[in-house]
Amino acid sequence: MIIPRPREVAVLGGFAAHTHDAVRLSRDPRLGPEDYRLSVSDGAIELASGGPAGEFYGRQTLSQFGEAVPYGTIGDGPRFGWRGVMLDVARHFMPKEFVLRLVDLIAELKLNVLQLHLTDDQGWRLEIKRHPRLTEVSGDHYTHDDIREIVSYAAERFVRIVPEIGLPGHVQAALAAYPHLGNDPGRRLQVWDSWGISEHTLNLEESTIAFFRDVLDEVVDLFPDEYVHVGGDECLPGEWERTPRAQERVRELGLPGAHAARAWITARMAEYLADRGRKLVYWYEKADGPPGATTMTWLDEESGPLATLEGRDVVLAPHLRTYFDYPLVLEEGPFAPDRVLSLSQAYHFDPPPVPERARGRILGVQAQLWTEYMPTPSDVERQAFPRLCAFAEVAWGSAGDYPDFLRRLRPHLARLEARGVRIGPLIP
Ligand code: TNX
Repeated sequence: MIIPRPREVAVLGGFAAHTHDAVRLSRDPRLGPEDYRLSVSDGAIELASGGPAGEFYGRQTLSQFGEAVPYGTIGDGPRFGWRGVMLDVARHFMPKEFVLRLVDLIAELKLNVLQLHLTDDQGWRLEIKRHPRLTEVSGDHYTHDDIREIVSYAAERFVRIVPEIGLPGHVQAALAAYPHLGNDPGRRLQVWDSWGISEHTLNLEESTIAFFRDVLDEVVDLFPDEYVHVGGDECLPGEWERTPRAQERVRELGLPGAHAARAWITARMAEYLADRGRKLVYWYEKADGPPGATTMTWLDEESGPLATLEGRDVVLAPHLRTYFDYPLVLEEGPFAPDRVLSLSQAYHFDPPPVPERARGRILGVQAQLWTEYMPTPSDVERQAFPRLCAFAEVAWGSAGDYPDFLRRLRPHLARLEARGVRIGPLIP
């Protein structure tokens, strides 16, 4: 019945009527902060929890039962502490109201991180007061007040908001606003209007580092989370190899080659964030991020355990299991993505074992909603559901057998649909 499946369930015959007030609450210090225990018997629903988050998750379980809760007991708690969803609001802007709605939908699934991909080649979506042209050239964006509202709404539902400011690639929108950040300041770029990997990167000047420090200053003030994501993915070194001034900087900085500039910039950001008491997280491609920085492994499933051996904390996000922008079935046509991610593949994402000495370094897992091909909130919901339900079972760590999941999923989707949530096709 419940998604994600609780860890232990013992059902007895009979049902108790559920009203919000009839629940007897208590705290149990032996439980973890996100754990809860439900005991339901004739006339009483008892909800014991290790902390406010556990109580919230117990309430989510109760509300999935609806008005009649079966007699019995449930002992429950998560496997992973980072149970994330990433929403790309840069390729297509998503209105604040939808972000709040998505917070509700993920919190019900006991997910607890929403990463907002705020900047990319195609748009810069966060107001930066010191550098207003960033959003002026990009159109729709969130103001500081919007962000404060999103952050506090999410906190009430035990969802952390992790901001992502992508660099040193995926920055064409920033270069369109401030050409002096690029390798060819004389050239006027536009905010990019197609998909793919733009060749343009940040230059290697101290003034550019200073500019992004200003940006991160405002980011850190707005987002209380411990982590700030700085992208780092799909950065082409071509401009640093071609431009005389970049070559000179590569020599001055003593970098082993232009390709190392990406790691240099990321390391400067990590230093800065550490001064502000924050941690940097970046997209993992190869072993070249700042030493010890937390990373998200988006390529193959093996890179997660590999990164832990470099001494990194890791959020697993392998694209063939967690990119819900991929279609459910292979599509045809000139622009159709060439990858699929079926419901069953999402469900069978089995986080790999890590070597003993790296235990504890897997922080958790994250599902991605890149929006190149999702112009509207309805599109995002249709791509997210039902696969996010499968992902929630992986993240909570209680995935059981797939036919059992499908049996619980059907009534669950019917309830979501009755509330107006747009659901994609259910293709097992
Ligand atoms: C790869 S994953 C990207 C994104 C795209 C996505 C499309 C990653 C770190 N970069 O820029 O939106 O593929 O599926």
